[in-house]
Amino acid sequence: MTAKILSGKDIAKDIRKELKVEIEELKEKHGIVPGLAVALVGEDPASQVYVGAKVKTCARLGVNSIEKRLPEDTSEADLLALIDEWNKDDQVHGILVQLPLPKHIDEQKILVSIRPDKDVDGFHPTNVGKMLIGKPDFLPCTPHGCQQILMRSGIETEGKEVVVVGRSNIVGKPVAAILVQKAKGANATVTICHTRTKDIKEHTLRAEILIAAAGVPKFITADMVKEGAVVIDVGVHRIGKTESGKDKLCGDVDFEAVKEKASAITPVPGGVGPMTITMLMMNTVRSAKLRIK
Ligand code: L34
Repeated sequence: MTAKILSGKDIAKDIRKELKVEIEELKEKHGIVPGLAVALVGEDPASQVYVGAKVKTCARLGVNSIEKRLPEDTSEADLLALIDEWNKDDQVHGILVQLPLPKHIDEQKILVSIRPDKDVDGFHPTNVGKMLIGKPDFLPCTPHGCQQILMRSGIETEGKEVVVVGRSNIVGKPVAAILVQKAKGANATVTICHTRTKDIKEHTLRAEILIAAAGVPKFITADMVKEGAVVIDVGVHRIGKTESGKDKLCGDVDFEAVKEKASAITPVPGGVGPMTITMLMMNTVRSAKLRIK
């Protein structure tokens, strides 16, 4: 079997079309232009690409954006002061601090300082809790993007064996929390595997839907995948340059081999990545809308 390619890029495009209509309506009926403020500390090349793409997507959709690039040696206090300023600014509906942060800054301290009603990443403990109890305001972008790819590709999750490889706070844990909910596009039986799992392959071979979020290039090999499984690849790794000098990317899945075994698979690039950015836009619009009532 050769897998159907699940283009996150195309699905993201469809969602952005829907969002654009909502954004125009917000402006015409309520005089509100959604605003997103993004902070990037340091020079991490991947973070620069992602933040650049976020700001560009804002412009394309008619969302206002503020982009603040801060030096690597920015103090925790200075970053907290910036967030405080954005917390108080009525034009700012969404605040995002790109991760990872430099080691001298306490990530949790920063994330809890963002007003939960502007936390469009869904990383504040209040929003993590709301997600867990099935009453979310903002779902975290990458996990929500994974769920949307499944839903919009007509892939049923109810009663399915979902195996998540990876337990990070930004992907593994939340994607499991979302897919286990008693809700449409969820209702799955979810297993989380991680570095201390005894025999990962024993679990992944049972997966009808496999979510690869280990953070290790090509970690999921064909022998770990059940024939006909749906494979969602969350990883993005830079593995050198193409002939034209562009970054060459790969995911957490050995795509070439696994696509011969899976029934459907997301590519890297063009899979989950573009969905992450689009879900951020969705949350920013949602935050602006919540301001109306
Ligand atoms: N606060 N930090 C915060 N929020 C997030 O949601 C993120 N993440 C992750 C890293 N840190 C964060 C992102 O934005 C990962 N991530 C992200 C965003 C976009 C893309 C990948 C990861 C993306 O657009 N990927 C393209 C390839 C672009 C490239 O690297 O050249 C793709 O097609 O996969």
